[in-house]
Amino acid sequence: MLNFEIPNMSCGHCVRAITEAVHQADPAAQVQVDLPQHRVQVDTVVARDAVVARLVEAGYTPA
Ligand SMILES: [Cu+2]
Repeated sequence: MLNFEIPNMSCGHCVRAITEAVHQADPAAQVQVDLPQHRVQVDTVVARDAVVARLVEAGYTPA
């Protein structure tokens, strides 16, 4: 389980973009988003760095 804090995640569009970015790293990943807390929990078999790389590409750099 990976946990990220993503400060610039602010709306439903961000949630969709982040979920898509995670799924580029692992299509089978389970993504749970807490929008008010700016937190994303990812249940995945891939390495944290691989997920971070996709998030950064999408414009959402974890804190
Ligand atoms: Cu947004």
